[in-house]
Order: sequence, then C-alpha cells, then structure tokens
Amino acid sequence: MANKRKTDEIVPAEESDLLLIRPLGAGQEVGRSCIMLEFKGKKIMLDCGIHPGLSGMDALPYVDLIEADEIDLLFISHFHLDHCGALPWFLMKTSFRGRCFMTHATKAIYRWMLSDYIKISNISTEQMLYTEADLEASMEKIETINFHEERDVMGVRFWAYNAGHVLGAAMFMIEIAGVKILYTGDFSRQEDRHLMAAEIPTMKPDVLITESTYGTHIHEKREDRENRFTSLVQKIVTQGGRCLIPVFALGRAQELLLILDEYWSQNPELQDIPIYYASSLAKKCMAVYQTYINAMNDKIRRQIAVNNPFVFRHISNLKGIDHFEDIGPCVVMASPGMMQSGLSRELFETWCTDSKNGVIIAGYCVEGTLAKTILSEPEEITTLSGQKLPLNMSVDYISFSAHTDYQQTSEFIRLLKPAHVVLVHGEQNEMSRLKSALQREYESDPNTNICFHNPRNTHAVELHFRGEKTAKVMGSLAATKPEPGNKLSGILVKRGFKYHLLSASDISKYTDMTISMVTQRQSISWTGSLNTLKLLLDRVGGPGTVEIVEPDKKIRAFNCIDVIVEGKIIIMEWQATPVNDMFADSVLSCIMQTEMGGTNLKGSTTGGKPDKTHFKECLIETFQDIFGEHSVPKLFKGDILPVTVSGKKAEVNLETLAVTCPDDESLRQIVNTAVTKLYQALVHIT
Ligand code: HJB
Ligand code: ZN
Repeated sequence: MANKRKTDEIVPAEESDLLLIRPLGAGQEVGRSCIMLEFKGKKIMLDCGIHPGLSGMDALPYVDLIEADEIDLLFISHFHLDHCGALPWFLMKTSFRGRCFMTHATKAIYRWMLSDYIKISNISTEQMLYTEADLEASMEKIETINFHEERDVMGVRFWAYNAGHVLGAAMFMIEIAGVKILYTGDFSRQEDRHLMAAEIPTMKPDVLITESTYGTHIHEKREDRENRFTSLVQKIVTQGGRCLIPVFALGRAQELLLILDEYWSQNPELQDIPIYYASSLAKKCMAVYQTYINAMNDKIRRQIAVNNPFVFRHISNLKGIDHFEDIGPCVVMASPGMMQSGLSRELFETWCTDSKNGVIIAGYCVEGTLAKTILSEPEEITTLSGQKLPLNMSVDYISFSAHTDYQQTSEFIRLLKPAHVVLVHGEQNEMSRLKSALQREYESDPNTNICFHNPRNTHAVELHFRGEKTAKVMGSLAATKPEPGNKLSGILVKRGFKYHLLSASDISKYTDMTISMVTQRQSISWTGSLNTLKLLLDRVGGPGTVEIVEPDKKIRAFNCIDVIVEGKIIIMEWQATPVNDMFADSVLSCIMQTEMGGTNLKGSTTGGKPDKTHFKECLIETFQDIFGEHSVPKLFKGDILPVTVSGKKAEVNLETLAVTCPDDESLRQIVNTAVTKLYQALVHIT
C-alpha cells in the first residue's frame, strides 16, 4: 500500500497524491462493468457486472488483479446484468469485507433480475457462478442509499444522483480528501414515458468517469422512434405474422409495454391481436414499480393518481412457453434481450423460417450474442441444438435503451467542466471516435482544459491530486476571530480526511466524537407544498412549531431544522445532536406524508375503504415481492404486521397504517410508501 515518488522514497498510500482509475471490465468494451479507484489508501469498486456474451468465470471482470479483502467500498449503479451480474459471486465467494451500496429500487429489482438470469442461463451447474441461495444471502450484505443522501464511510464521502436509464439507476459522486469523482454508470438525459432525465449534479467533479456506449451517435427523436416502432409492429401483425420483441425482463421492457398498451388503446382494430409479456417477473415487477413511483418522472406520477398506466389493458402475462397457444398473429415480449437462451431464443427458433414473422431488437446488442449476429442479416442461423435454419423472418433494430448520445455527453461535460474525463463502457472503435470528437470540440474552447482518457481493461489512468488539507477551527478557538497574518495555535485532530483545530481545553469535549458541531444536510426529491408541510408540522408539534424564514422557500421547524425548497428538491439542514436528529426524523416523516398527497390517508380516499383482510393479504404479497419471501410471516394475528429486512424490523399498524422502524428511517420510508401506494391503489379499484 505504498507508492514510489520519483526520488525513490516510499510514500505511504494515504500521503500519496496518486489517483488510479483502472477498469477491470468495461475498459474499451461494453459488458462486465467494474472500475477500481485507488486514492489516499482507499480502494473503491464501481459496479460488478458480467459480460453478456460470455459465460461462467469467463464472464467475470478481471478480478484476479485485485485483493477483494482490500476493497473498502463497492457501488452498484443499476440493476442491469452487465453492472451487477457478478455481485452475488463477489459478495459470497470472495474475501470482500467492505460495504456495498445501491439505491432501494436497484436492490429490490436486482433480486428478481438475477433470479431470472439464474433460471434462464443455459449452462451447467458447475459453470454457474452462484445459486439462488447465494443470491438470497447476498441481499443481507447490500446497504441502500437514497438519491441525494450523503454518507461518510471512513472519510470517503458519497451521494447519488438520478441517472434516468432504468428505475433506480444512480450516478455516484465520491469525495476523497477533497477530490471529487463522478461515476455516471449508464445514464440518459432524455426523459421518457416513465423515467426522468439524468440530473446535472450541482457539485462539479474533478474527474468524470462516463459511459460511452453510443459513442458519437446522435439519437433519433423520441416521437420518430416510437412511430417507427408501432408502425412496424402493426405491419407485422396485420400481414398475419408473429412479432417477437426480445427484452430484458425488467427495465426498458416497461417503457415498451407503456407504448404498446397506449397504441392498442388508440387503435381498436388491433385489439383482437394479443400482446404477451412473457416474464415470470411480471407480477413482482408491478409491486416493485408501484412502490418506487417516487423515483420516476412527474408525468407518470400524475397519471398514476388518475389511472395506473402500469395496469395494462391490452397486455397479458405469460408464464412460459407451456402456457402459450401459438395459433395466429401476436406480439410477444420475452427475455432475454439478446436471445442467448430462454424463451426469446425458443420463440425465435420456432418463428425464424417464416417471412411473415418479424423480430424487433429493441436494446443494445453485445458482440457474441445471437441478437448481434442476426443484425448482420445472415442467411441462416444455428439453433441451440446445432441445427441450421434459414433466417426468413424480418429483423429490425429500433433501440430503446436509454443511454447518453454525443450531444448529451458533450453538454454534460460542458456543464460540469471536470479536469479529466475517463471513458468506459463503449466498444473500442466507438470509444476512440468519441474521444477524438470530444478532444476536437474542447481543444478549440478557451474556457476549458480537459484531458480525455480511454483506458483498456486492467490499464490504469494515473492522475495526480494533492488532495485537500484544510482544518476547521472548532470550540472556543472558533470565537477568537484571528486578524489576517496572526496564527492560530491549537491541537490538530484528524478524522477521516478532515482536520479540526481545537484548543487544549476543548479536547475532551470534542475528541470522544459524541459532541460535534456538524451540520447535517439531507435532500429529497419532492413535489409537495410548503404550506401543507407547515400545517402538518404545526399539527404534529403544536402551534408555533414552524417559523417562516423566507415565504415559499424556507421554514425553520422545532427551532432547529431548516427546511429549504429548491425546485423539486427539499433540503433539511440542522446541527447534529441526538435531540435535533429526532426532530429531523419527525420533519422527514411529515415531508414524506406531504409528498404522498395528503395529511390524512383515510380521510382523503376517493373510493370505498378496502376490505381489511384483502388489504392484509395484498400487503403480505407486496412485501414478499419487494423484500423476499421471509420478510413477513405468512400467518399472524392482530393488527401489527412485522416486516424484517436485513435483520432490521419495521411494523405496520393495519388499523392506523402507521409504520414504525426505530433502527432504520429509510426502511421505514420504503415500507410506508408501499403501504400507502397499496392502500391508494385498492381504494381506486374498489
Ligand atoms: C449496455 C448493455 C448491453 C446493457 C446489453 C444489455 C444492456 O444498458 B446496458 O446495461 O448497457 C441492458 C439492457 C438494455 O437493453 O439496455
Ligand atoms: Zn444499463
């Protein structure tokens, strides 16, 4: 753990100014994303995916180059296999002892995506990297983080931004010793039917590690692409053919379902032709997607309040090929997206010889997969059993995968102005074209001086940052207000990468770390009204609980919690003390209630009150879908339903709908959202 300076002296890793960024996967390739950061003695892994074109151990990133037990932190950007497919293996089969973070939605969907992957993988048990039991056990080792929530682990500060792309996808900002690194994962700056555009971080990073999947390509307009898609589907089915759309079970499939369901509603003549969504995850996905509406865009939130668009009117779920009667024209969306095996492969092999049929490839295709092969229009294909079949069905590519294009990437860089941009997650040629184009664009710009890098797998980009060394003056010394030029003297205390200057008399007060003047800040994406929040807080804490600091912008609650509204974000700020933290919990709970559109759920219903037994059964099923089968008891008496997640217990009072979870506020919020959404959904249905 030491670096060599030019003078040959050995520098401890914590003192060195060297930042290493080394892709173990996704370096000049798409697939098995896994990027290592090393700085000031800390080792951080970004994503832990598999290569969709490879199988078994070959699909893993180059993890033999690292010591798993030396890694402090692991961040997972989203639930696609090429970003998290190796995670159960890494968490359960290596010596990794660090901490692993992802957003709540990613964690819930990761569980089901990988379960589907285990089921449809066409490889022997010996070759499998992990089992269903490993996957289930890996859940215990994953911690969750809310968008904009700031965490500090051993001096490494980090927080997440919404990345668009798929539900729960995050970009991570990581700060070590004052140096900020932003990892985008996969992102899209284009809003679609259900997802918001990736956020522009308000904090500027020193280094941007960005995906480059679509290189210098510029995407076609969303409306044009959708029209092309729906017209093609219509053409295939009206000529009497079967239309196959291979997709990943969850993610972009939901966007395509929204498009098709709307198109069928607008075109009654198509309504006799069935659309099937062939996924064992369809039902689970509904529960998960309904719970995480908060991570989607305003459009879908508004729609859901009136008529839930995820309750499809023209689409039926299909459990597997045994439940499918292949008797005429139809549209089938089936996984996996690149047809390596599973139902999409089976249907393709059954239908490919008939020219009336058509397959629409709707996502990015990796080299070595059947989907990529058929895009080059071969005359015949080889089935999984080795038979040659003529390829007569039509093959079209209309990409709905939500990745940044050249315009979006370039604008993103212009707004963030990092000193270094490291390109990952792009095929070799695409990536080098992108690097050259960006270099050309930015070398003529006198306002920027950006270095672009495109490292190969296992090769490190080496950057030098001195790192920040500033000391915060605390305690009685803080009151001395030194004149310029006068030196302050005190005792320097180091915590993580931060230094504090204290007077000797304050040492006992501050060094046990129980008393500190740390300002806590929590931002939450929010669309409620500040007035409603004020009313609710006054109701909770009594009249006078809230002071208006700036009308419509800032209030102070309980004399200690500042609440500031900035666009669609609400920020809470307070000096951390046990008492203030408790008040902050109450404020947060009120914020969550106002976000959900009312202060009294039962009083605000539009339909009848749902039957309690039915509500209880649905709730149990919802929790099983989100947190796993053992999270709730199948049978229990009384009104208090216990929910256990990663060893932490929340309780739902079925009479009052109140949710308590003394050990984990974010778990309380998730459970609360699930309860509320289900209650609202049932009220709308009854
Ligand atoms: C690249 C990639 C390749 C992805 C193949 C499939 C998928 O979006 B990615 O994680 O990045 C996931 C599904 C898709 O179609 O986007
Ligand atoms: Zn992705």
